[in-house]
Amino acid sequence: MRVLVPFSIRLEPVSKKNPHEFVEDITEFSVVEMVEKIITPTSETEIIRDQDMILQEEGNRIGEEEDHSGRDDFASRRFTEIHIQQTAMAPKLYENVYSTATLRVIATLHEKCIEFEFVPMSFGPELKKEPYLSLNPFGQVPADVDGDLKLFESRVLTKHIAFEHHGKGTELLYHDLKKMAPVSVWMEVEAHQYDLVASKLVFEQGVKPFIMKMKPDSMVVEENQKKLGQILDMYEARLSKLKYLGGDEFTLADLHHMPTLQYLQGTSTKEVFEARPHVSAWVKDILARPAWIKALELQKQAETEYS
Ligand SMILES: N[C@@H](CCC(=O)N[C@@H](CS)C(=O)NCC(=O)O)C(=O)O
Repeated sequence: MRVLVPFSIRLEPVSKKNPHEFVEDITEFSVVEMVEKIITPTSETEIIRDQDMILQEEGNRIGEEEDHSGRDDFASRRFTEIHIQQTAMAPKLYENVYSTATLRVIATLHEKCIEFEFVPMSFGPELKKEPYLSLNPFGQVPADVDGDLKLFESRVLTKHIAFEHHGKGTELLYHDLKKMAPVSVWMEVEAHQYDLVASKLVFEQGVKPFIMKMKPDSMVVEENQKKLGQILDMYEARLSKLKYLGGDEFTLADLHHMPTLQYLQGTSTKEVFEARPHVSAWVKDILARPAWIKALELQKQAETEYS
């Protein structure tokens, strides 16, 4: 997929009195060169000039009676507007819509209103061999190719997208260090405390019965539900004072939880969340976000395609 970025510049004649001076400078080569100076194309960027739109006459025609050696059209323009479309390859996300790590990134893209090209990957051997391993040496989804950058680890991708598209869609991170500090703390809590336990429960209660057609290990479930309860006590204390984990606004600290939260709402672990009123309200609030609903639609779409 290519993203077209409309771009236009206006070239004024070097001398208004003598438009021919300007005309002499405008060769096809110098126009492109000039534009390249302004937009600095990368290896993934090219400049397309739409021939029909390139030289649009504006202003008065002058000097029509003069002989311009076959370049009358050029010479008779006081100034010229050039329309350029800068094309850049859309970033690619190698994904699997059933993967919690992938859903984390897709939710971020929707929150930021960013277009990515999705490259669906199966959980089969294609993940464990080249060319995929050069994108993610651990042979897991997601991975992202954005220009010259190749990235993996879902939480790195979400941060990269949120920083790169600062000012677009939901502001998921703060640029103010003081405001950002608690967001960073709770992003770390998610990754190093909550997710260790939540992922085990997703595996036992989601992956095992529905994908592997195996029975969950009830001892592992019980042990991890207990650990989750202890972690959520700290969430309850935090969320009784603030609407979101990072402060008064929704940020990546909340978003990173969404995929595992979603899977666990369909299991007996739901009760562990529901036993804590502020946690329960927070879960309902963030899972109802339009960006998340849109991310889940991709899953439904995939289900229809596979069935
Ligand atoms: N820490 C990684 C975890 C990635 C991960 O575990 N991906 C899983 C799906 S959620 C995967 O690709 N599993 C297939 C496999 O390991 O073969 C991240 O956040 O990106």
